[in-house]
Amino acid sequence: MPLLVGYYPKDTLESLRAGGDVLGVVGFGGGAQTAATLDVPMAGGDGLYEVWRGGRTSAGRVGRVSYAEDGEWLFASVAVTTQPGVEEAAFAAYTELLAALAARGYPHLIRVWQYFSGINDEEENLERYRRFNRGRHAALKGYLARGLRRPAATAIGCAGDGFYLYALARRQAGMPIENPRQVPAFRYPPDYGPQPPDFTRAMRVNGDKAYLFISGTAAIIGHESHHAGNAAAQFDETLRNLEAILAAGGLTAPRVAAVKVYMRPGGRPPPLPQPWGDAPLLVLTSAICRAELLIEIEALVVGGI
Ligand code: 3EB
Repeated sequence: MPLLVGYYPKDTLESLRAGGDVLGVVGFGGGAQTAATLDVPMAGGDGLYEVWRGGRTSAGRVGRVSYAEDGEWLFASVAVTTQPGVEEAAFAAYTELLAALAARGYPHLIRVWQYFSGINDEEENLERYRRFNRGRHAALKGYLARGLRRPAATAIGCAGDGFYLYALARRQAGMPIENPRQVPAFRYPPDYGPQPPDFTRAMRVNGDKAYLFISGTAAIIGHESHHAGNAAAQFDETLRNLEAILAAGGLTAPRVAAVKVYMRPGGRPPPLPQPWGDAPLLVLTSAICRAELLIEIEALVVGGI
């Protein structure tokens, strides 16, 4: 069954939903009364909604997790408070997510997005991004112990004070893909916090086509940030990382299906070169998980097996 993603204005959502194949809708304005499955309070985005579509879907809830599934893909979302802290929030969100995936029979995480406020702020002497990593890992311990694979991921700042997570999962495992230019994030040395981040640089899924979910990607070589303070150089370095991940994915005739660019306030991305430039694009304004990073880019690429 095909998996489709696109960025659409609000007035098209009703007719999209009428098609019966919508897995999830994510809004980035954060306004009340929106038609989204999940609303992330974030600047930028031009009022567009991220819409995931699959086959004929059925939807429901498990605890606080909303889901829709089509027999092959499951889209899940959950928003929790970051009180008393972001570590507890990440633990709660991931624990409830995994419970929902188990209940519905889609145990394999493929792609996870997570957004929370104050990502570079200290919380009890540890940066909130680093606390998030501890909560995520605590919740994923059993999953990893069973040999299941870390998903591709994005972890980015947002406004408000919630912890917002959405994910795609499948009945079958995906293939983790790493970037030869970068140390796997789950092997980062302790310089970046007591718990390395549990994500993989990309996940490949062989379904009706091959799908390559590329994680949030920044100007990191090895495990170190490059070009601190220079947005243009970070942009170019990020593109080199994206190229390397795309090559590692091994898709035949790859077509970039969607791109999201995250930039700190005040930044505007230059036009994306090919093969990224033709894809639908969503530009969002947000903090990145290392204080010196100014830009992060994620993508979905579809190709032949
Ligand atoms: C990096 O490469 C940049 O913690 O889930 C990118 C994508 C980043 C996902 C995560 C973090 C995450 O380390 C930060």
